[in-house]
Amino acid sequence: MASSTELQRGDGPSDSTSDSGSNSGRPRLLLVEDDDALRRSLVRILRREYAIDEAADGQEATEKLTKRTYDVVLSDINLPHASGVDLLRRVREHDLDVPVILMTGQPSIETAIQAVDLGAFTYLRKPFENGAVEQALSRASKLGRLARIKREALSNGGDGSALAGDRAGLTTSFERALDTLWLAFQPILDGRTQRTVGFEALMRCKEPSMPTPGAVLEAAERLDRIHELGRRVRERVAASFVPPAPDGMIFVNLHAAELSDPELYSEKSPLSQIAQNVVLEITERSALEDVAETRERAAALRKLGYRIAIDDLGAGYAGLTSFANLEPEVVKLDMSLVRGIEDSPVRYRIVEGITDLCRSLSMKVVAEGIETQPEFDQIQQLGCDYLQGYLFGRPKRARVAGTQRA
Ligand code: G
Ligand code: MN
Repeated sequence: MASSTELQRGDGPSDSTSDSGSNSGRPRLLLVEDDDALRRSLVRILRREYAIDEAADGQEATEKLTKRTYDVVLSDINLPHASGVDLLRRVREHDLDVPVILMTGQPSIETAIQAVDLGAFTYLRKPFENGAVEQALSRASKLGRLARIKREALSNGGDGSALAGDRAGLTTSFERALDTLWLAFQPILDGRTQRTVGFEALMRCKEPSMPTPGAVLEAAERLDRIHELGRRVRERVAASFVPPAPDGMIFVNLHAAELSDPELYSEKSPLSQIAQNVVLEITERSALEDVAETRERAAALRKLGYRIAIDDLGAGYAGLTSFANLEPEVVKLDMSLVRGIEDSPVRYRIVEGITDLCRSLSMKVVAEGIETQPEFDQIQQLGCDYLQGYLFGRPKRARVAGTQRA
């Protein structure tokens, strides 16, 4: 048999096995316990059911966790080098799904709370009652496999986001997203002169579990950290943008929840220093529920010098109510209205109608997502004020003249 299950040397835990418990046969268990006698006795009890890897301290456990996927982790709380709670935190950096069972001889409220916060599966008191470990492990490993299957199905099936089902994993991923956040800039052209008159700043990050800005926003929503994310983006925009001309524009996406962040309204905030150049985009997708409050907030932003744009107009979310409530200076047509407009009389009429309406209200129209020459030709005929899309330029990090300080 390939698996090592029991201590082979007297001086430490046995080394890894070669079969892959995750995919076939017995579930793979990482057992972390510094008490040699207890570890050995647990191995004896559990080796029939589990392919066991052992670690005698937090560091060794972390190394093993980075090398392979486990179905379940059983760990002591009081460990040399790193406590079981530290270990749990590290586990979540590598694996969002694996259930972790913590064991302790001296339970304390604090560690129990931390354990729950970090998504521990359960908490076992030593000495164990008969069958308690086996029972907890069996439930945990089954649920862990299920969570993994579910997540794999989810991430194969659609938007590419593999959001954590547990708070600890989500927090870790979100913080990595914040730490690795960067901005891409996509040019916006004047419809008549076809010169670049501004850029849209687009949030990007290097966190693999959050491959789209939508995934980062969803995590921020779930963790109630939208303000923090918004501040980070606005700070970065202010630090990197140099207008291509004195009246050059930088378009910045706002989440509806950012409208309740006091920092946004501060005259001292970094972005307020360049407010005259900034167009704040508020997506039509978001529900702006309180009309009176929305109007007041829009007025406060204008007083600071900002202009306001409705983003994704026509995507079919909030109807035209956000349009009426915000009275934006700029309207960005959703790219679904631009896509294939040359073959779609309905799209053409809709864009024509919105463009006419905006003109009569002195609002500027941006056509977003122009990818082809025929789309461009139709949009030109309709006389949209500004143009944006892959045809003119993709969002880029590289130093684009006018977007980033040297
Ligand atoms: O919701 P909002 O309009 O802010 O989203 C802009 C997104 O659209 C960006 O992520 C950007 O990369 C993408 N985008 C920009 N131009 C085009 C385009 O021409 N075609 C497509 N498919 N996407 C685009
Ligand atoms: Mn936008």
